Amino acid sequence: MKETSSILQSIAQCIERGKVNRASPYPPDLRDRDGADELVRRAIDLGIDPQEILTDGLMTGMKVVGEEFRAKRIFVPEVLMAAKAMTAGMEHLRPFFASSQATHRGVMILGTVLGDLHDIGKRLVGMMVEGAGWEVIDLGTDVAPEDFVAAVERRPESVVGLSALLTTTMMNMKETVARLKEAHPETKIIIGGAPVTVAFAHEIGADAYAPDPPGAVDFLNSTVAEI
Ligand code: B1M
Repeated sequence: MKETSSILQSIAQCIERGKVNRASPYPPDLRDRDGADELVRRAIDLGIDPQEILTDGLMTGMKVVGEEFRAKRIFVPEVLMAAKAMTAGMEHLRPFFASSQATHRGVMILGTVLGDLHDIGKRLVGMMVEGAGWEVIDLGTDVAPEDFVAAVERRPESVVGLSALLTTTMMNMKETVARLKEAHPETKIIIGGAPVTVAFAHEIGADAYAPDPPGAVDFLNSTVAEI
């Protein structure tokens, strides 16, 4: 129990300090110490629940990074290192969120909207949606409305998921939803991301808003008939 909370705390600290792995020379005072990469692996080997590692380790650390950034006590380079550490840790969790289903329940086209480079939350959504048995086509970040439309043209059966982390770029969701609904009125669209709300989803004509990955999974599952 004590070991669990201490390793989760160390993982959170690695995210806060941007300590990716033992080989990383950054930050200089943590040189030759384990990073998020090794500690998440060790937490898994100790049998700690992957969801707990994600929530109480990785996401707890990233929450602090957000607060420090908002307070201008750290800046973009430090946040980038934190994101790198988060990514290194998340990779070890991917297999635990993977699905054992042989056939997919459906397809989700996922992307962060135009102008927005944040991808950690979107990738978590993708991981958990995949784990729930869906095929995920991740278009990446900074995705233009026409690229979402082209992706739906290639896979018209898809549900589209849009992510935005900035109050400025969430406005690009409106354009993306409008372009998608114009070209493919039947396509279901779900939106999410820290500044997004259910009221905003209604306002721009999206079909749903999800606050988190399980919310996205619930919506996706509600779009397919149960067998
Ligand atoms: Co930026 N950033 N950032 N940043 N960044 C925020 C978002 C900010 C809140 C920080 C702050 O001020 N406290 C602030 C936005 C303010 C605002 O608009 N209200 C901000 C800013 C201002 C900026 C820049 C403008 C800074 C600058 O350059 N001066 C710049 C913009 C760059 C751009 O996009 N054009 C910028 C850049 C960056 C980095 C590149 C350095 C880096 C991103 C690296 C990367 O993603 N690869 C970064 C980071 C890491 C953050 C914070 C610290 C962490 C974001 C994150 O990964 N959170 C963030 C502060 C914060 O959120 N605490 C901040 C963890 C992640 C698991 O949560 O992404 O919210 P989240 O995803 C959640 C839910 O939102 C939801 O599920 C996820 C899991 O629970 N969700 C969905 C997300 N998408 C969904 C889709 C769905 C459903 C649910 O359905 C489809």
